[in-house]
Amino acid sequence: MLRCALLLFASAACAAEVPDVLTAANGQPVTTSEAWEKVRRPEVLELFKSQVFGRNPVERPATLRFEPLEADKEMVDGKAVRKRVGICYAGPGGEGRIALTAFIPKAAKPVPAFVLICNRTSAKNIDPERLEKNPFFPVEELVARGYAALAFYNGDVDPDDFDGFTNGVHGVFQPDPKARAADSWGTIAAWAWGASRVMDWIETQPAIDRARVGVVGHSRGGKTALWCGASDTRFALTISNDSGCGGAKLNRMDLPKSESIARINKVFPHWFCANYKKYGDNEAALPLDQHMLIALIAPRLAYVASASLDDWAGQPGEFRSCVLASPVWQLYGRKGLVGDAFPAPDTPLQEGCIGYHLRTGKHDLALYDWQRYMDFAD
Ligand code: GTR
Repeated sequence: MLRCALLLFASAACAAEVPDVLTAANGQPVTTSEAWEKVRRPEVLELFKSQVFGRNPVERPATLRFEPLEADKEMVDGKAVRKRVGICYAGPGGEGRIALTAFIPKAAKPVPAFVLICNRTSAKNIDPERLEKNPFFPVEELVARGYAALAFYNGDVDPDDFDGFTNGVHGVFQPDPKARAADSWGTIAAWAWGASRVMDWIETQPAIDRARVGVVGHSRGGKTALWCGASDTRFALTISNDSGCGGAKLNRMDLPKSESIARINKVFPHWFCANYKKYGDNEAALPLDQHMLIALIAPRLAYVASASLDDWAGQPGEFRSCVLASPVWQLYGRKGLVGDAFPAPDTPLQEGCIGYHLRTGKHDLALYDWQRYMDFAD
């Protein structure tokens, strides 16, 4: 109670008491990294599974296999090898395939990598031929700085529409939608599952350093990246770009211009699990808030970015979650976010294990964002 009150005091704009990430369900304070890992982290992970994103019916399927879609090709002026691979799986309801594109710099040692969950059309945004060079996926810049650039289209895993969970990976592994429960996985969980299957492939690639892989997503892809990095600890860095409601934005912060839980569930009824509907216009009943999603990434690296014109994503709420997640890093003797005042545009905070910046401009994944992500990863 006292801790909640203190949090409230520290943030006048919070409409309701924010649950304390370091108080366990039994009311006991969590004061060591061991207690975080044994007690509190599993509790928080379970809350996000059961109340927000839903439970996956399967993790790595026994049927998973990788098949080349094309012969490897030298690209980026001969500086990188492009691989195109089908990540294939089958279940009781049929088969699915994610088409992954990877540009791997030629190097003497295994290279670090970024995996982009692309929520925009493939041809224009993640063109494997590089005829369209979109800053959404700046392959040439990433390769020049020594990073492998990987991307897949989220719609390959699960189409972004509400069809009653029959198409995409939902239909592959749970062909009978009537068998779904209030905590069955939604579409964001499905996309995050897809990013984890990309990591399964990375683990077969000696040219990529699997211990230095970041997962990146924008907007709905940013919510996905956070859930992926929170639930799959193989990712060393998790990057949320303009993720907003259901992503980095603290629900209990009073930001009238930003998206609410009621609205997101109404417009995108397939993104979250059915239990999440309980919290529309009822944020105070949530046993969690989004700072706890970021906290699940500790002690690994996290980065949250906002854009100055993107009020819909609730920029101060995205920042506030980083502040409130930081005590978990301190349990490991590390710093979370360094800086607790909302920064001016284009002044990145990158000293601790949580990075944050507010880019000047609109809702987008821009070259400026990528450059800051690379600085942080460097
Ligand atoms: C909006 C939605 C946001 C965000 C965005 C996007 O319509 O309200 O939550 O995800 O779409 O993905 O671009």
